[in-house]
Amino acid sequence: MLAGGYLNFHDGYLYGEAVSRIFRLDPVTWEHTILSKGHYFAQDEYGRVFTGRNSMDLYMYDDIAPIFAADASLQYEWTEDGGLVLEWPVNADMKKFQITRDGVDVTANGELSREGGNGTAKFNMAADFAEPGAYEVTAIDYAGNESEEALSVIVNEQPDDVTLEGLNEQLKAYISSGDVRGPLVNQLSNSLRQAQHHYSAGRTAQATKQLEDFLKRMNNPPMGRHIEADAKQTLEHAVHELLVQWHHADTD
Ligand SMILES: [Ca+2]
Repeated sequence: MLAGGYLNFHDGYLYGEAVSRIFRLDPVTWEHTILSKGHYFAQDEYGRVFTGRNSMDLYMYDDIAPIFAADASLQYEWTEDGGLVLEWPVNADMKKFQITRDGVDVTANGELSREGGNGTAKFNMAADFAEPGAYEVTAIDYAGNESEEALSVIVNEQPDDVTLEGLNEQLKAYISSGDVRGPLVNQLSNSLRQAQHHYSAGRTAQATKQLEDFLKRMNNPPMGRHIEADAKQTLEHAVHELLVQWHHADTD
């Protein structure tokens, strides 16, 4: 039945060519799908099938949705002129991206740039369009398949609005909603209290040390189950912004 083609396993399926048809076979159920016409074929790491027809034409068959890497995350940064930049890792299966804020498509409100097939993409929104909110990025591949999982991030107010008091309010809100809990409640509250104590007395170096402890405690692996990922990301971001502000103030 196989006529000089190739066979390849991808994601538990066997792909191959038989009588000028590219097929996919589930080796457990023997369920068998014809994907495309074609002679020889090749398959890449995303499961995409490339096949030749006649001697000149190359076709791609792809019904596998793009997938973000397990450790992929959506990062953001406010620019000095009030713009907002989102950044996330991409792979070669991804062609386009849809960006939403609070569920509304804002893809047309910014400019997308990309470094490499397997690299990072950036979405740059000018100040007129840049707003805080819950952002989500969905990937679409060359065949139009859309990623099932989106990357998401809560974008907070611009960094000028980040203060120790604001950070403290944020932490309190997370504690009362249960997003921060267990031993982290006291650990993080203490770090902040001491940071405030030092900062109000003009001891920025000691206050900085307390904020660094805050980050360390929050990232201490055994504490992972006492904090929600969103809360951690938001707090981390606020602390980093504060540290950057203090550093600039110090060196001005
Ligand atoms: Ca794909």
